[in-house]
Amino acid sequence: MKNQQVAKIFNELAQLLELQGESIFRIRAYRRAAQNIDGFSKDVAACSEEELMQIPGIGKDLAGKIREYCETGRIAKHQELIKTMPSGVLEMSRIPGVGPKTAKMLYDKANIKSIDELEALARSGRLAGLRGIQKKTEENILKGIEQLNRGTGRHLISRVVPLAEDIMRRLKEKAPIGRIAVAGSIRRWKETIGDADILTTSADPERVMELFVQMPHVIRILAKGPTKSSVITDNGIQVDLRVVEEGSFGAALQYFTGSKEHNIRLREMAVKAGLKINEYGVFRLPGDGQIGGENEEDVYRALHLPYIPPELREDTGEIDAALAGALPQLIELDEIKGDLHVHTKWSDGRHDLETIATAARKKGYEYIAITDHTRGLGVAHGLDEARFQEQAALIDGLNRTLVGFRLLKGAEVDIRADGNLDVSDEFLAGLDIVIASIHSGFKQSREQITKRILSAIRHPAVNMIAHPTGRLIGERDAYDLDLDAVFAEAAKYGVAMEVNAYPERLDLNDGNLRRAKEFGVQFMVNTDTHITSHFDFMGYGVSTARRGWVEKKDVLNALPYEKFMERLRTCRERKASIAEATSLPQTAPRTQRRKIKT
Ligand code: DGT
Ligand code: CA
Ligand code: CA
Ligand code: ZN
Repeated sequence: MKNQQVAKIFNELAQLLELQGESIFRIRAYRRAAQNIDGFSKDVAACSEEELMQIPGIGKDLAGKIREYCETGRIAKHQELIKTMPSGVLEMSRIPGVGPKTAKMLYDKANIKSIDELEALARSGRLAGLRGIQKKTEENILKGIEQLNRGTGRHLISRVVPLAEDIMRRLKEKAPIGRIAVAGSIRRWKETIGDADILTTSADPERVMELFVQMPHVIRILAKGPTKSSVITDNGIQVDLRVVEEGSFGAALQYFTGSKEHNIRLREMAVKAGLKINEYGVFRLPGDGQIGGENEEDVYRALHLPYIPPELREDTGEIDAALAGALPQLIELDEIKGDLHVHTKWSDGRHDLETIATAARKKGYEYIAITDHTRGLGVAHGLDEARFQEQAALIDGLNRTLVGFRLLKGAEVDIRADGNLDVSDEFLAGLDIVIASIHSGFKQSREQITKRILSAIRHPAVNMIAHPTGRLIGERDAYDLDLDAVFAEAAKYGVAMEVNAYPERLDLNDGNLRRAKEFGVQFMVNTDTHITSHFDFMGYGVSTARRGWVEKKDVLNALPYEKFMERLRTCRERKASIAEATSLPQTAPRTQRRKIKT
């Protein structure tokens, strides 16, 4: 996809125009176009000019520029502007609190052409006083540079993984690379990432370093050495790259994958066993003879441990489990057989049923559930029962033509503030699968919200609670909820809890999942797809599940179609039998349904 590169150039154009003091409208037009191109699901290089003009904010002029870039690899206007301004000035304008006006002033009046020059002057205290620059400005500039050098805090993993992959792909294309892998929190699949760590082996480390710091995403080089460099990319993410020896790659990968706490425990064990383990290898003391380090397994083997998957390496019991031979058999991405939370253009999704079905089949799934919103969710164009019936007829039609693949009729029902669902029980009973979730009233008390979810769990037709805690990473905390009460009830009724794979959600999270497992809760890992590319989020959901020690046997959508459908029916039958048992007099005979397997 060329989208990201085009967006980057448009953003740069906006900045350059800003430096030139151009009209705010033209600047905004480029920014808006950049944003929409970046978020556009189709590759702009594969679009005609007419198609490009369908993207909001793209007129004939910008469509022409996109075509120009796709055909020639450059945009003349951009080249022309870049010539008038040293690239360092553009860099300076990205220092938080500096901005284009100050950057231009620093260049025009003091001939400062790069962040390094600026930093050196400011540190020596010689910037203040220069052509009317205040002491205060000097201090702010230094603060801004420090902030830029730190990166901009933690980032959603979905923003970092594609960047790391892109960097690795570029390196492999242009340098003699042996082995290469991500390490650190990316490899452990934490939901947010501080900085990206990449490890590689190479016959030409210097060339690797040179290529790395010159990549187009790089806006700032923090350090460049013969085997280690750090940069900041244009989305504010720090990336560390290290080149290590072939014979040390495994040991380095283990060391830099962390977590720090996990590694400290391993090193303590090593010392007790008369070994030394560091990023260079495994050594026997005394004498320091190397006995391993080429592969990561060497480290664990030396300690008589089975291999511990990176997602578990947080020193939260994984080492004891490994010692006891009790590590979980973690769920794998390719074991997922279906996705039970998918939206279409019938509510707030982008595509029709056929497009969604085709994309899901390409993922190799046996089944997916169409779960558009119910009418209560006006903002998401929720459907009423008549519209659901219309959709059901189309699904039936499609299912007749599909071989080895099934579309389930479902709905994502809104749990109202009073705990009732916003569609009738009779209607819901007719659906293959019902998922329920909260979309409003987040500020209610712990008791109220817990009660709402408990009543949804007990509802005769509900099979799953979607994004059970409602958190949006970095935006909105989970609502106040008695999760233990929810897990106990879900386990009792056989209602699944979702692992929502949408990167802003990852809900339930790793800690919640481990707790839920203790209650015997079953899970479904779903993407909450609104655009076909969202199907790719499944990996984030599965990795979150793995961080929560979730195994294949805990995941309902790891079941093949027939078995999965059986479990949905079992859930409803169990609810019916519990309801019946509680409504009958104590002496009543047990019903047939009691025999149902759990
Ligand atoms: P992040 O970047 O904050 O998301 O988290 P990590 O885990 O990627 O942390 P980072 O980038 O500082 O370091 C990468 C790995 O290197 C870390 O997981 C373990 C290892 N490491 C770093 N510093 C130390 C240390 O002082 N002691 C030990 N044992 N390991 C360390
Ligand atoms: Ca890191
Ligand atoms: Ca790092
Ligand atoms: Zn949804």
